[in-house]
Amino acid sequence: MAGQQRYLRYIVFALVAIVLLFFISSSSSVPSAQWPTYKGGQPQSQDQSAADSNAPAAPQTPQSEKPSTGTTPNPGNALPPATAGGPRMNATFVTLARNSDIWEIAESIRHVEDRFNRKFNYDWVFLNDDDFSDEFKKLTSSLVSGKTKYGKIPKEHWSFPEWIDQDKAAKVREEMKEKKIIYGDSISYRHMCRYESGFFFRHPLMMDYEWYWRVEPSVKLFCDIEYDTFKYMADNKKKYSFTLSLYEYVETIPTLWDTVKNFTATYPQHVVKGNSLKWISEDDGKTYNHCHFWSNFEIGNLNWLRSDAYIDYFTSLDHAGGFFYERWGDAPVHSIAAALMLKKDEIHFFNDIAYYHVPFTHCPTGEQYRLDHKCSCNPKDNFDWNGYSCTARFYEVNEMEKPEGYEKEH
Ligand SMILES: Nc1nc2c(ncn2[C@@H]2O[C@H](COP(=O)(O)OP(=O)(O)O)[C@@H](O)[C@H]2O)c(=O)[nH]1
Ligand SMILES: [Mg+2]
Repeated sequence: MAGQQRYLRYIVFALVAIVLLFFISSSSSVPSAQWPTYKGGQPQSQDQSAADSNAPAAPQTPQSEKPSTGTTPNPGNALPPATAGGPRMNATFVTLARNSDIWEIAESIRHVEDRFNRKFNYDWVFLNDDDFSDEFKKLTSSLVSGKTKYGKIPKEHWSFPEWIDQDKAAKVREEMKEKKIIYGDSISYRHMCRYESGFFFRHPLMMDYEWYWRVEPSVKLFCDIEYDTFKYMADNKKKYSFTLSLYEYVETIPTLWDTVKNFTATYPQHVVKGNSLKWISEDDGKTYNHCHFWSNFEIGNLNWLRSDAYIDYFTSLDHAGGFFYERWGDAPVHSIAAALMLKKDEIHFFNDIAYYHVPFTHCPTGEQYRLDHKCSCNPKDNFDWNGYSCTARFYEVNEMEKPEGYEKEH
């Protein structure tokens, strides 16, 4: 009998222990962190504004429910997600570079990643007229948060076309050297300008994308960019954009405008109504005022560059020979195309992208903006309101109000 009672006591004790264990585990205060879930590499954030915000997220669990971990909890230090939520655009960065540009492009990538792409993880296409070295590929792929792709430019896109008289081109280079025109004696610079004008957007690696952001070696970004600039372009029906504009050296493009006029006479259908002719000409198209968007920075639409209008334009210019008989830059070539073949409101000035390429700086006008976006540029370096910039003219032609405080930062 005594043995039976002992058994019964054991059973009751075990039952109480099980009930107690169940109670403890179900009321456990171990918090379940509410991290955004990731699917296919994209964060599936519930709250995009929180994902985009730099403010620390609110604590997920009240202090009283925190487990004792033997250390002092700091409920205010929950971090926002490392990447922004929402869908991505079909977009890529694109850089034309030589292997010797490795350290200068590394610097640019860090700027772009730190200020923008670490939150968006867009791809990066590198193009070169030579094979990229393993060292170049290893370093750049370690710096870019998105996928990296490396392409070799086909020979026919980086050589003299058959209709170019090589002796005539060589003579021009000699003359330009004597006149000390920048890059005047360089063959490779001319191939580069022609490639950027007419071919980069047709490279097989670029054919996968609709949007591009061009990045050159040794550029800097000075403010945080907290939204998707590609999406901004798409949502607002923009096709081309800039941060800096200025006047081109006349000696490098003496016959460019006449060639453009031949093109518009042959293809009047490619010139759109409501364009920005006024920005590039002060006499209704008779002459060119040499204003251009500085193309070392561009965010643009690749389908526009691949359109019949742009291809007809580039082909006309290419056959005229000015890439080799003069030294036409891709900046005036792109800018004239954008000014004539896009509607005014398809061109966007990114006042909020603070940018540097030697020797000019675009530092956003307005102190509050600069503080809010952690800008590190000196507003005194801002080129926009300088007489050699064409940005004030862009504001006037587009009847846009200049940013608040611009008179003070003049
Ligand atoms: N692959 C390659 N890239 C070049 C060559 N020349 C210039 N580039 C690239 O073309 C872009 C413009 O050249 P850059 O020297 O920056 O000219 P600048 O900004 O007009 O002074 C940069 O991205 C360069 O890396 C070249 O011969 N080969
Ligand atoms: Mg450059």
